[in-house]
Amino acid sequence: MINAFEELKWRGLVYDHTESVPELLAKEKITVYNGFDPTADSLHIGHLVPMMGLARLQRFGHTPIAIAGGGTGMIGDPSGRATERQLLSREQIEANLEGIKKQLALILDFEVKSNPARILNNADWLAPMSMMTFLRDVGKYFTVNYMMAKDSVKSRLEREEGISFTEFSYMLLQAYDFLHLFDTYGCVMQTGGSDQWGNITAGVELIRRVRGKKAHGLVYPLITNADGSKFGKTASGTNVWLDPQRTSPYRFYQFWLNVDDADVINYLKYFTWLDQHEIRALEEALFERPEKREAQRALAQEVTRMIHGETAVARAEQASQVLFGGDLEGLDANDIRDIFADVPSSQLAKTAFEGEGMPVVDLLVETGLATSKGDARRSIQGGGIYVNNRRVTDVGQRVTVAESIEGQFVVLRKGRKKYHLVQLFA
Ligand code: 383
Repeated sequence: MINAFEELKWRGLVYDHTESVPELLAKEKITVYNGFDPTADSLHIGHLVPMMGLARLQRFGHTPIAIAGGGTGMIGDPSGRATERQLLSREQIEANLEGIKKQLALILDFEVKSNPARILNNADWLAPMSMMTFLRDVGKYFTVNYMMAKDSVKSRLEREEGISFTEFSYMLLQAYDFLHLFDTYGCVMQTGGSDQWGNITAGVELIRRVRGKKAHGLVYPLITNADGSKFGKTASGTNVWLDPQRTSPYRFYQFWLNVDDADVINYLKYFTWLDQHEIRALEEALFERPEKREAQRALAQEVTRMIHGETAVARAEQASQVLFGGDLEGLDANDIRDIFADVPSSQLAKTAFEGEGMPVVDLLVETGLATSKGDARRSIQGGGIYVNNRRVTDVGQRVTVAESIEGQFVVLRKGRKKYHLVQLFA
């Protein structure tokens, strides 16, 4: 069996590491950590690689720690950012912490006896530390010269706006976290995206200077799309969040389903638990019958299942069929809003659908799907009109509130693909 390092390597997840990480992961069972700052109330899919990285190491017998950065979140990491961050309020950080802690727990195993995961909040040790202690016990081990040479600082010194003393100090807090976990939990390795290399090596340096011991770091590549566009954004430019309130499971599923052929195999390696054999088979499927999108479908199923569960996958798949004429049974108003977000729509008074209901013929004219009542009748007689994806068989047919989706929507379709969403307003 291959070891954790070879596994990460095969997946293309090793961007850089300190000297003896391959031997360390091959020979020992270690404790490893990755930090996540509460900059929003949800993590997004960019956080999946490091989250899953911890879980992958756990499956190889290593012990993972996820830090939710209640302390570092008060300061703001300058890494990978061109400009100063806005400070978050304490209340905001508290609220964000709640959101991200739940998500960090999604894929780690807390029950396993041998190497259970931990989630820690670094405010627990950073907040009570006095400034005197910090400057004497941490600051003294770093020269400003060393700190200024880090990419995160250097790039900001080159800019007019500069960098605040607050953000400049961030790396020392992260370095101290590593020392604290080294002392308290025997944690000897820190992971992160490649943007974290400077902060991670600062911790390695601190542990070497104050304890005379060797600690290690490993960083993942930052994910990029093959066409150079930014990874993790939907076509409309919004982040793909793990919180189903922010990104519905349907949109989440759709994001993965729409991944480019040039990216899908890499993404299967980065974002799923599928093994070499399974991914090889999907690669062949992609090569032989790309139009079937089997690799994309497997990716969408796997990642959606991991984050939102099996039921969400089934619903997302059903929803994905709707624009191809699939059944609407069981879908709610939120699903409908999502599915038809990019489809023409009109708003009609709910009262028109009460009692006897609204004649389909009138509905077709109102929405512009027919040019006249005569045109509408002919379309119905030709069998080309559907209400909620069910064929209209009678020119006198009406639509009532009871047939609408939660009293809010009626879906009209003309022919195979022409959809129109009717929103009922009170
Ligand atoms: C805080 C305290 C630590 C160690 C790390 C941290 C957080 C770290 C950071 N990470 C990013 C974040 O929180 O800012 N200083 O948004 C991102 N990470 C991970 C990964 C990534 C990084 O959470 O590259 C993407 O997700 O490292 O940008 O003691």
